[in-house]
Amino acid sequence: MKLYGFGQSRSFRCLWALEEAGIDYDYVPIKMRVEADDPLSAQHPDYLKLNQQGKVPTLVDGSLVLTESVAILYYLGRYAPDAGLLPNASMDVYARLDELMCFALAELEQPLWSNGKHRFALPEQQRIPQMLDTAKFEFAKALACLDRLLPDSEYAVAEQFTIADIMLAHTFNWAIRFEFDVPQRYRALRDRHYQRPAAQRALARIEAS
Ligand SMILES: N[C@@H](CCC(=O)N[C@@H](CS)C(=O)NCC(=O)O)C(=O)O
Repeated sequence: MKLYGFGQSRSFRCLWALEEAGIDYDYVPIKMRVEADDPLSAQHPDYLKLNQQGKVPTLVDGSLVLTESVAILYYLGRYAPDAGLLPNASMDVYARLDELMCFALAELEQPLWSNGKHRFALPEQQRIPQMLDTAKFEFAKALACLDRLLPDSEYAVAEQFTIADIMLAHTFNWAIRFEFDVPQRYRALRDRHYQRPAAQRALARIEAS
């Protein structure tokens, strides 16, 4: 299996899951905003053949190419069932897990990405400075809802570490790095899960690349 990624971006979720699952993989560090003729550029024609948007992550497993971080998390969870990243649980527990994955992606990540897009990712003429305050407002609103959705326990669902914990911890780490207001409860969640040996190995991997 081969994962193309960039630092602590969304590809880090997948790198972390690979480490948790104990799967053999190669990691290819992609470069953003460099000339397209750099062989590791996200805009290199060879990379664009895999990921048409020139984004990370991309996971390649034989003829399978996946370019959505959440789909990759589910794939890795199913690929290595013994690692427990997807619980062996009832439909109700799965519904909770899916709800948290969707909530993290649609409600928590969306304002963080708006912040990134309007600060540095969009072409300058497309950036709207007022979006930065709007994003913080939306994030705070989503957090108030998460307070009710997420049980006050060590793990998000099924009393075991799953892809939902990777998703939430990575998203809160993103919020902290972007200097959003993150309550102590969610800072503690990030700290707790980032101390896991697999997360530390994934961090070491990107630092070495
Ligand atoms: N929905 C995709 C989003 C992928 C995405 O936007 N990745 C960002 C990094 S976190 C990227 O590659 N951006 C490149 C750019 O904006 O030029 C996923 O979750 O994998």
